[in-house]
Amino acid sequence: MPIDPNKTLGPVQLWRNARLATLAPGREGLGPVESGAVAAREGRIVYAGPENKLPAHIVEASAIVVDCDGRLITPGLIDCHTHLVYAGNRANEFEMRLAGATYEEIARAGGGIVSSVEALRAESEDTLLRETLPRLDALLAEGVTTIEVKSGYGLDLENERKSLRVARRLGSERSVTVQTTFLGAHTVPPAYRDDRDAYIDLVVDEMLPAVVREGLADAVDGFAEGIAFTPGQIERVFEAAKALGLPVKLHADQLSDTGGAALAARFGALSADHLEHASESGAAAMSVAGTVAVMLPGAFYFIRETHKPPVDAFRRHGVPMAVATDSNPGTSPLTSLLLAMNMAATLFGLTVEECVAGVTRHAAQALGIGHETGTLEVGKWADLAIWDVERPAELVYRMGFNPLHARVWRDR
Ligand code: DI6
Ligand code: FE
Repeated sequence: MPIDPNKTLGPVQLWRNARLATLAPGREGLGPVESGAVAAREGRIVYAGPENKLPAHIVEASAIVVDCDGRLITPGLIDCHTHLVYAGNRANEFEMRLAGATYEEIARAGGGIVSSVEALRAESEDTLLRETLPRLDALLAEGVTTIEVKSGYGLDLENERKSLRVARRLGSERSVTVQTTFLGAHTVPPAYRDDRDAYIDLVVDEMLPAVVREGLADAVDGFAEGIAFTPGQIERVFEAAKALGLPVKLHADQLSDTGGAALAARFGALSADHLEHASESGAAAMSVAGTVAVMLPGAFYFIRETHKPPVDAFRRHGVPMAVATDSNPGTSPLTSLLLAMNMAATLFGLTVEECVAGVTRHAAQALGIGHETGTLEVGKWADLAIWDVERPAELVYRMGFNPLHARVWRDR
């Protein structure tokens, strides 16, 4: 419930003497405020705006006042596409690719996602959690306050459940909001290699209803690709998700144009992700459906993709763009959202404003939680990132340097 800004019964925490990038919609650029302040109460923002307009009753109710010394405050960052929960790594496949093999060749030879499936199945839930936490910590150290985590390395009910439970546990181990996504249709497990439809039956009839019943999934994702599932198979998963009341997302047109963008749009997907090979008509359909285009330049870079996503088409059609790490062992072993922003700018030509909106307002929209986070506005979670930078461009420009001064999650 949003807090009534006029009610100041509880203690207020106040950050003063700051520059704000509010990302509030309808404002120019990043919604800047030169001499700004943010106030929060019970984990929600009760004021974000010019310091000289701070209501007296908020100042009076302030129990903690932080002088930001002119630093920049942005909304806490949101990594809206990760496969953070996995076992082991695939450095061996990286070496094979350096020697000339392609990602698809390795996948078709039984490596790729399937090798991560074997590793994850062999691990206990506690070990998996222990292995995942350092990756989460790397993201949090750069100001991330919300993260999406997908399953998809279990590929049977027990192990998909295990992955999603670990994802949920990340949110109790650390001060971070975790949104979970069931990605049972990530690839075909070896036992179903010759009958992909039978695996989709299992996803639709057993796995999905069980994870929904147990409250383990906030959304449903799939991988539409030659090495994974056909659009028709993904449609079955999406229909089942919709029937259970869950929003959908799609790994779309990453390695080839399978009409994934349009498919996602047809189901009113929250987002279509990757999109390197998406078509103009796919972009147009996404615009009508309000589907966010999630750019994953880490995967583009790491598998040396050369076909860029149609950024100009997204701009022309007014499709909001988000930027995420796609953190995963096979195509994007990346745990820096700042570096993902840099790559989105250098590799895909996004502007600084597009990059910053891509890890805040638009990332929240890609998770269906735009009403809770992603901007500095009254009523939203008090998730802040406070930066030691002169200008927002520095968040995008540097490579391998972390200018975070402080991170606030729901005013803690
Ligand atoms: N696309 C990707 O880039 C990741 N999953 C997907 O559907 C790759 C996952 C992996 O190779 O482990
Ligand atoms: Fe992915």
